[in-house]
Amino acid sequence: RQWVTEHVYEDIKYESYNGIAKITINRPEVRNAFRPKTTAEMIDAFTRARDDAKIGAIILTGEGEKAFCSGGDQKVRGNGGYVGDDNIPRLNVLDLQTLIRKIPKPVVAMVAGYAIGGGHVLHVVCDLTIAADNARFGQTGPRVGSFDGGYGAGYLARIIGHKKAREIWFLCRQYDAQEALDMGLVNTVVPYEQLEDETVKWCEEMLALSPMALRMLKGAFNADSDGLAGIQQLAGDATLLYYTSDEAKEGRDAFKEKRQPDFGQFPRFP
Ligand code: 1HA
Repeated sequence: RQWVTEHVYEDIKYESYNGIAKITINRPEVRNAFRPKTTAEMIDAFTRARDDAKIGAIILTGEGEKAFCSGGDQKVRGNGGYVGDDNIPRLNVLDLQTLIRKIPKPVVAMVAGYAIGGGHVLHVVCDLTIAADNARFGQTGPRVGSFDGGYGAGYLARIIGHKKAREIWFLCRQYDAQEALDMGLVNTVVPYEQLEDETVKWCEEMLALSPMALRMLKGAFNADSDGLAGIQQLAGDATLLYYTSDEAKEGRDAFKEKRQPDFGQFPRFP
């Protein structure tokens, strides 16, 4: 499989193959912990993948077999957040989490090794997770002085239930791939050597399906847990479809032609 580099970054890799984008956190020396530059680059790459009409599915992964992501880089954690070149402390990964949910294409976490702390939350917010047999999952917040009470807690509980989610956060244990599969935290587990093949296969299956149907479904799944922001996204998709209809075009054209719109020609569906 020949991945093509789409854009060169410092902390990540952004490649594509046959309609699939692959975004790789490339800081294996720190178990793919993210610093502000890393999340900024990921936001940029995800935005490119979102806007590229050729891309139908996006893989998020980490370089090497030791880690998917170990969360925020504790060495650049200041008071009030993670500090980048701009010297402003921020919890910038939250914008990335929101973007991954907003992008109207399936995002698949491809996890080998550790998905820990804020790195665990990143796989949680992806639509699907394919795990290698060496994957290890867990939260560390209460041990290192942090917590993610947003998607990291509430959405995790929606996926695996409150008892398990509270256990994960209250005890800060690690769970292996099989335990993760048993609690519904991942979609499948494969030997490490097959991880990319399997992930690409899942992506190719989705690529063969109706993009608009997948888009509406992602929006619908999100709407259930994203409140008015989720409804806005789903309603936006309804507006998008409406804009493609003759009925909506009549409204636009009548305005431009300075005449009364003739909506009588369109059916009132029961
Ligand atoms: O909670 C949040 C947020 C909450 C709200 C809003 C935004 C948030 C954003 C982020 C986060 C967080 O991510 S908090 C949680 C931060 N992460 C952790 O607590 C995990 C820390 N790492 C580990 O527990 C372990 O390194 C590991 C289980 C992932 C791997 O263990 P292993 O294989 O034994 O490797 P280890 O020797 O520990 O690490 C290898 C190198 O990577 C070490 O560097 P070295 O001593 O060789 O110089 C280690 O320091 C470095 N490293 C690993 N993880 C991190 C890291 N350096 C900085 N930050 C890390 N997260």
